[in-house]
Amino acid sequence: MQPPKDYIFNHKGFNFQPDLVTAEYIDSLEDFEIRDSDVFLVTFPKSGTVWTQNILSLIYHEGHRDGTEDTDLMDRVPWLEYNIRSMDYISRPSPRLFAAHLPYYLVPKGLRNKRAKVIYVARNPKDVLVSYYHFTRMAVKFETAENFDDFMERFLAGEVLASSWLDHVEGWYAHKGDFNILFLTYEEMKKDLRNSVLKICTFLGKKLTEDELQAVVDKATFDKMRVDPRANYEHMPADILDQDKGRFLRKGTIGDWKNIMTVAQSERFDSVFKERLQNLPLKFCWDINEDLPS
Ligand code: PPS
Repeated sequence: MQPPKDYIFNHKGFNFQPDLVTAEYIDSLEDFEIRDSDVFLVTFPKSGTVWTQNILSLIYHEGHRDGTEDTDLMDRVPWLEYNIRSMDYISRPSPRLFAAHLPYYLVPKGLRNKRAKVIYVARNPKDVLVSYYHFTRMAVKFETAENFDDFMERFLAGEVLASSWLDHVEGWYAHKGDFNILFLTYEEMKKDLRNSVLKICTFLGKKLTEDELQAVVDKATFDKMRVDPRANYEHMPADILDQDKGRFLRKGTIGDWKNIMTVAQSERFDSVFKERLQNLPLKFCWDINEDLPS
């Protein structure tokens, strides 16, 4: 399905932001040289990307943990497909940390050969939708939806940046055998941040002392990140993110969808997502007071 407006362009079945990337660059990523020590964080937008970028930066950079270095997350864990700061990725020292919203089939082939490690973070799609809707209002280059209903229809049809949530999550999960990959959910991070950080450390083979671990957990809470300019996109130019129209770290919880979606909207959402969600082995928690699915 073609996206409706030119704020997105579709390349090989996936919607990108035109002012930040070209089709040629995306194609060139197939041969982007991967190192065994690289770490890739992959998400559908609004699923906990910046949160996990922060955690990765804290795990790998002592100067971030102890506050002696002041580096934006965009420079610590830059986007692979959106090289906003025009960094020279090739000459970055190892271990390189990257973030990406790419679908499984557009990532460098070195990743599919199980070189490097991939962390995939997924979030329940109703909270993703609501977070995304609010984000489009502050993201200057995005087309602002007339209303929530309008945005929900686009989201359900995959007519947003990064296309369809279902395609993204299903695709990565179905191909997990091709990658050296850890799946996490936003909800498990929210419910037990310490255990989630431990899971990430174990996967990455990083041994932190108890104090270091505690420092990572402390600095990765919503309240700390909300006031950390490195973590909340405060330094983003106003022609990209309009801080007067909202906050990047907005609510940071599970179940905020209930505050905006009507019963009819929720039912409409379910009617489109239900069957494929039921078949997805990844299970989600839909409310902060609910237990995590076992
Ligand atoms: S993006 O634009 O794709 O990079 O957005 P992303 O970072 O994936 O998602 C933004 C949402 O993640 C929430 N967030 C957090 N929640 C809980 N704890 C922490 N520490 C945290 N950091 C970021 C952020 O608030 C956005 O969710 P909403 O629901 O809009 O608050």
